[in-house]
Amino acid sequence: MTIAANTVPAARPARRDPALAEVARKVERGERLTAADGALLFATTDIHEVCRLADMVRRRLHGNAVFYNVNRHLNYSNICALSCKFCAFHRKKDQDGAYEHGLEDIRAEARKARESGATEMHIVGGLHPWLPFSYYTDMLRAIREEAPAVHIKAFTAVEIVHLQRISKRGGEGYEGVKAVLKDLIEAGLGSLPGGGAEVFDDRVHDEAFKGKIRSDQWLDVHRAAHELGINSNATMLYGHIEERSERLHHMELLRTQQDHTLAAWAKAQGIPVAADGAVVLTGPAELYPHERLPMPGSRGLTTGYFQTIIPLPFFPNASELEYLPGPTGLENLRTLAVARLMLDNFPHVKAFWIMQTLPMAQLELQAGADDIDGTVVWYDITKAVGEGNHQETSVGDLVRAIREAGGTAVERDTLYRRVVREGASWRVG
Ligand code: V47
Repeated sequence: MTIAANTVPAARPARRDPALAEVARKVERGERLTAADGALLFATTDIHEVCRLADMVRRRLHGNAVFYNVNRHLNYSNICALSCKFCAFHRKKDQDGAYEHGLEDIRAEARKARESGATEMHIVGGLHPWLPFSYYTDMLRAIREEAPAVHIKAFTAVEIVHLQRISKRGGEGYEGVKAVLKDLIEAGLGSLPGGGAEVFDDRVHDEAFKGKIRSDQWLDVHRAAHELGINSNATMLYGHIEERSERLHHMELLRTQQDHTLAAWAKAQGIPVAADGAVVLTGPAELYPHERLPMPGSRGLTTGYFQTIIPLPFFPNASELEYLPGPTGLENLRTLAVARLMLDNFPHVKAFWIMQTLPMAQLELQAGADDIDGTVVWYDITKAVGEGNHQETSVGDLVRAIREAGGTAVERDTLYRRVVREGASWRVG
């Protein structure tokens, strides 16, 4: 049977959306985008142009390099005083599936991390109602003893505030947060992961994760960590009950805090700081006389900073918001690309393959992402359908995904220093 030509939809040539012309001009010149620009990037049907711009920015910052690491995630307990609606991980003490790992289990995990050549342990858990503060400092010390070279990235800002409450160190406010962080750093904490940020919006907070700290406290914990000289990341959980405008607001709050954090470093580097304080790192090369990206030990850098934004697509399975569909592939691609374009002072954008899936993360490497996270091994917070918590990928699979996307795979440590492997051992190059 032949199909009449007029019954087949004509393949339409891709057309640039003229509404994006001004945004494109700004990105090409290295000018900061406004929330209105972000709204255009979210509204356009020209997803290819959005990805092209984000990819251009990624190349300016990192050339062909795409980062991965050899890591292990550890969720020490899923027992949590909170019951966030989006979360399928939390359990009450006597509920089916509730668990907490003792220090011996954690020691064993640290030994496995060392033996498998991991450079990082990423550790988070629920807000456990009665584990004492000493459990957390003992955990860090035990890992330090078993695996001295492994970087410990642990505890979301929400956990830090919980630890401040249970430890009663340094009082209630900002100084208390700093006192707790100091104790944890002294016990072996190397940096903070980006979790627990969700979406910085009071309406969404009250509907979906009431009881959790609000945006100002989350940002304060990271500011305190930076003041104490350690780096951190930031996440954004999207595709549930939030609006796209709320995602843009989230990004703006992160960007403003990072402007303050990087101001002194930018001045020391001769990087232009705009009248409103904007430190844009994503413009063309000629704007950057010295180092374009902050790195540990950079001239003029006296604090830590946000390294990476990690957009996390909402997984509805088994959560109280299970009736929601979750974001589509295009929404994932677009949100990550918009994050790359709006967060012009964040060095890195991570496509966390566990939550994005490896095929989706690979596409995102052509839409602004320069990092795909690591080998992971065990992961309890979200689970791929039909699988348990063993969610491991090999370095070979990560490298193949990166190469196929046109990148040069670069193994990094937690602070984005290059890792050199010699036989079974590794060092920072
Ligand atoms: O804080 C919880 C999110 C986060 C769901 O810093 C959910 O390098 C989707 O923060 N659907 C933990 N997301 C993960 C995280 C992270 C991951 C990878 C790297 C880094 C980093 C940080 O997962 C939680 C919460 O925001 N989450 N439930 C869910 N149903």
